[in-house]
Amino acid sequence: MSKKDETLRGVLDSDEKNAHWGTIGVALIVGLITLFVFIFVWRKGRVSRRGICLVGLCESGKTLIFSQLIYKKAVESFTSMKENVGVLDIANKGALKLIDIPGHERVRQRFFDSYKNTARGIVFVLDSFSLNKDIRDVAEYLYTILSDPVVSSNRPQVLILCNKQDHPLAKGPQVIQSVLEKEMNVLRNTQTNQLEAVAEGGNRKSFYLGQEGKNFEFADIRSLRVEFAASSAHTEDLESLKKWLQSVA
Ligand SMILES: Nc1nc2c(ncn2[C@@H]2O[C@H](COP(=O)(O)OP(=O)(O)O)[C@@H](O)[C@H]2O)c(=O)[nH]1
Ligand SMILES: [Mg+2]
Repeated sequence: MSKKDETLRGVLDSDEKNAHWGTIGVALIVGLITLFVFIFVWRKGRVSRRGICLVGLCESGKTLIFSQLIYKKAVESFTSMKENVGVLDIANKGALKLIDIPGHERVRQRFFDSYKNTARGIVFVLDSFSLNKDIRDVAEYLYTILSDPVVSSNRPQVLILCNKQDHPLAKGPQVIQSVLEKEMNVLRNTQTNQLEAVAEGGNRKSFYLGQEGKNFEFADIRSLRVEFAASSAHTEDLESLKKWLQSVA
């Protein structure tokens, strides 16, 4: 090989190297842009979700809670086959959109489906007095909501609100938590198929809630933070709900 050839080879090599680094550079830039776009969209999704869904069985007190938060008083003229939507101003944190989702079994899934994407938080309201009688229905509805794929991926904060504490025979939040955990455990073990049938459409995929190989506990749901609180809409005691809303907003 002559000296001239060697020089030429050297020039070609360095051209190849430059092209190589060029490709890596472009790939890096594209990768970074994709990452930034992803983070932007993800953050925007989280920041722009301002909905708080009030869910729970019929007669648990959702509409009374809704009207006390929005109108600061009880309003009787609500039909419970339609959702109620109102704006809640939270000091220093901006507005939240409160949605009272009707509890009737036939319509609740449809309403929840149309609002769950906007949910920053979910308040599951239950009647602390009639829980024993309704435990199966309450646990099924709660299970359906907590194992919803959109809920698992958006990770709204969840509050289980033990309402009607003014009733002399009402159970407290700690007792209710353990009663619910037992029932959710039974459901998880034996009723997965039935749950899927209850969900509208029938072929809805639900996630395994909690940890496999041990009894169900709310603390084991890795994607969700589930808290418990007590209230009495009847005596206008909604302090712990208001505190929770303040922290979520
Ligand atoms: N004692 C008592 N009754 C309540 C309480 N909250 C709601 N109620 C009553 O329970 C019934 C059902 O309430 P409502 O808000 O319509 O329930 P929803 O079906 O979940 O919207 C109404 O008669 C309410 O006055 C509460 O904290 N204590
Ligand atoms: Mg109602």
